[in-house]
Amino acid sequence: MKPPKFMYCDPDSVEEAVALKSRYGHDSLVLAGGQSLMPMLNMRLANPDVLIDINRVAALQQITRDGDVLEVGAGVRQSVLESDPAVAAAVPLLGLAIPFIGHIENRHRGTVGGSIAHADAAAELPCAAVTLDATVVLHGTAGRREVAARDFFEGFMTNCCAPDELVVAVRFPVTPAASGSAFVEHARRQGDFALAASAAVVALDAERRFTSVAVGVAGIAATPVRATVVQDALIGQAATAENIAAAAAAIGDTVSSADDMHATGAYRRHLAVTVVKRAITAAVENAAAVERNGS
Ligand SMILES: Cc1cc2nc3c(=O)[nH]c(=O)nc-3n(C[C@@H](O)[C@H](O)[C@H](O)COP(=O)(O)OP(=O)(O)OC[C@H]3O[C@@H](n4cnc5c(N)ncnc54)[C@H](O)[C@@H]3O)c2cc1C
Repeated sequence: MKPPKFMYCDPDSVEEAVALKSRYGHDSLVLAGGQSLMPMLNMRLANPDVLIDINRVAALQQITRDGDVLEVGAGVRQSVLESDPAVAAAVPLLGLAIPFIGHIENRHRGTVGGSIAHADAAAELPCAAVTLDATVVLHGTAGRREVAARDFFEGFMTNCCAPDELVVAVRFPVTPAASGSAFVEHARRQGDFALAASAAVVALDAERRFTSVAVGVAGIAATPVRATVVQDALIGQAATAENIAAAAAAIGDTVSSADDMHATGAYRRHLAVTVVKRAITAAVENAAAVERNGS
């Protein structure tokens, strides 16, 4: 199928893009990598009067280190984050999560801002952003504002962007050096959206007790979920398989997905517990490897 008719604009600055967004509001949509939007247009699930193509806005394509924060422009391609050694060193979880997004062709076009704005509940980048306590930077006619990732996602494919705003960057806190990160996902086929996925970043003391635990889960509710119940159960506890399994079991109670064409709610509950357990276990192993390597 072909998309419905729309007016096409290709601004070359954030200000120009914001002016267009302010002028056309709900009647306009931003075109970033097009990996979700083009299918939606072709299937007539989206019908904007105006398409604002941000691919010529060079200011959105920067990755900058600002003290303890890695700021990634909305227009940065997912494949750039996947392969950049500076990103892997600063925020290892990103390099671990992004290879699960579709196929390499999708990641070469798909952008960081597009994935965040699209707000799919099973998507990897929103889950990583919530786990890492990232901040989403928005720009509208009133200027720039920052929103915590966990407040940005409001519901299924719904975010808190005002009609005159666009996502301009995501700010990821740099991960402390002595931490371990992991991303685990279960999908029917490689490249499919996750039935359930989990991100974990942990730190241990000399006795291998958890000193910090951040766990996020995707695919089990309308938005990515921060597994606070699991985190709270593990802090101060020894990083044993028994403790991790007991804590992970609690995530099953927070699954709100009902049966759908991809999985039953019961199967998702089972998967949620499994991916959380595996992600924390792998993050513990990575933390131990980091310690052994002395970095
Ligand atoms: C075969 C296939 C498999 C895929 N598998 C996965 C997967 O496993 N996991 C996953 O997460 N994704 C997956 N995707 C989607 C992923 O590839 C997209 O990159 C992502 O969902 C959207 O990013 P984009 O840059 O392509 O945005 P676009 O498709 O251009 O835009 C998506 C939405 O976000 C809005 N938007 C884009 N940029 C901004 C901005 N800066 N400010 C405000 N609004 C904006 C658009 O208006 C649109 O509503 C898959 C896609 C395909 C085709």
